[in-house]
Amino acid sequence: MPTTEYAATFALVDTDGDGRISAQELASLMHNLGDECTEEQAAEVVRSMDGDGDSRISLEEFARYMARNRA
Ligand SMILES: [Ca+2]
Ligand SMILES: [Ca+2]
Repeated sequence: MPTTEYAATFALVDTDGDGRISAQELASLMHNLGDECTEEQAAEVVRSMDGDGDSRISLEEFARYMARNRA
């Protein structure tokens, strides 16, 4: 699975650099994009992207999601 093409985007969202995207990081990203997004909504999105159930999005899960949703 080629994850490198998504690594730069992933790093932008993973603001604390721990290699996992949390619902909180996702919510603040949405805010920065001018989108009203509650942490609850962000948690919902994380759940939909989460493959292993740890409530965090890894680069691999992120890449898998992006690849699947690419037009
Ligand atoms: Ca993080
Ligand atoms: Ca996960």
